[in-house]
Amino acid sequence: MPDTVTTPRVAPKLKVERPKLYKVILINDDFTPREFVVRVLKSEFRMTEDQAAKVMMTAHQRGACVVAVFTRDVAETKATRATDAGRAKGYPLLFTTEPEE
Ligand code: TYC
Repeated sequence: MPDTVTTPRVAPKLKVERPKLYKVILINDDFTPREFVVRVLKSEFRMTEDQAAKVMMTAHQRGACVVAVFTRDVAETKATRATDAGRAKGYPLLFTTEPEE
């Protein structure tokens, strides 16, 4: 046991960094049926029919669309699962991830 016990008068500040966020991006292709893209968006990203249809059409018309933003692990897992759902049906459907600025 030490002879003197000192108690700090000010509690040390714990620095909590905000986790970096990653975008999941849907990439357009010429082969995956629109209805299938909508179905994957609904099941993997918990979107309504309306939200999924809008995201799908934006990717269809502009080449790509941001689907959602998550922490790195969640973004990568969701992008992989959604891409794999297309691959299982033989479609080239692709979801990528990208860090937010
Ligand atoms: N372009 C596809 C078609 O015309 C539909 C589609 C939309 C595919 C968005 C992928 O990310 C995508 N059948």
